Amino acid sequence: GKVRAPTHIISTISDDRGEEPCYAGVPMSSIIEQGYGVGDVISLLWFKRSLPSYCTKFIEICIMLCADHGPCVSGAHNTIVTARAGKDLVSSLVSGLLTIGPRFGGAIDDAARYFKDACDRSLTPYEFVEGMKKKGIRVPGIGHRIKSRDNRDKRVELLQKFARSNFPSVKYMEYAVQVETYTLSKANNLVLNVDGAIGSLFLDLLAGSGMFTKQEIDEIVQIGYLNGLFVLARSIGLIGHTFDQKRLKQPLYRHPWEDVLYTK
Ligand code: Q5B
Repeated sequence: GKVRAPTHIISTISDDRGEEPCYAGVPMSSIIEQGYGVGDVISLLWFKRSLPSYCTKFIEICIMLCADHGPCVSGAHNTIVTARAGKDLVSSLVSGLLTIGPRFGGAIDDAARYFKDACDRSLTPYEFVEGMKKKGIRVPGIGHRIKSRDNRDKRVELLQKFARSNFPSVKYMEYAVQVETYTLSKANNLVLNVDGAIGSLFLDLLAGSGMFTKQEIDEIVQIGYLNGLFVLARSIGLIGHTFDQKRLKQPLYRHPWEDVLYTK
């Protein structure tokens, strides 16, 4: 019989060998002719399945809401400085992307992990938050530099509104809101932030859509797919900031001495 030489790569999400590329088995012509959107393409390439339209709409809302948050946030700042140093698009983009992490934009996976664990174990918000404090871990998905109880993050409200009207269950989001109620009793800026809203709501999407087994949900949360939403979304804004600086012909950035505390 035929003997197949061992391969060095295994790939399961896409195939370009036929007449047209396929994403998770769906040919490109179907993707275009059936009016698929970016949310559908993400469903196919990340989750290897077509998801219901409320799920793909939610994914698209996450992408749109996180595409940019002005020039002052860590990622945009790095991108702007890099573009002004005369670097190319990819360098400017990745220098901004490299700031995404546990404090900035990259807390979605950990928010999902910790909210899931605490909610599944029926911890009260007090037990959860104080337990995290004892371990010296900040609650991922809670806290913001400029948002507060009196200056809520509109993005969080929009995500919650969409989910309340479209998701079969918002159990994890409601848990995150209870956590927020507790953290807000400690400090005004310990609001549920955009990372925490997406992390908790994605748990609701995974659990409520009926499209994933329990093992698959655990694997998605454990591998950490969800920061990918912020990375993908913010790339749109960072590319925009690069073009903006180039268009404005901005000179090399140098931070002012007055804004540095020189000390021994
Ligand atoms: N404290 C976000 O801190 C920030 C606490 C906490 C318990 C917490 C902080 C944090 C978790 C990570 C997270 C995503 C660093 C944020 C994003 C995208 C963005 C960004 C944009 C966009 C802000 C003051 C006191 C201290 C702390 C305590 C703070 N957070 N305790 N759990 N989570 N959050 N990141 O204001 O007793 O004085 O020592 O790490 O979810 O990134 O727009 O900017 O779209 O671009 O710098 O929205 O919350 O406050 O560090 O001075 O802390 O609060 O322990 O207590 P701040 P700090 P104490 S969304």
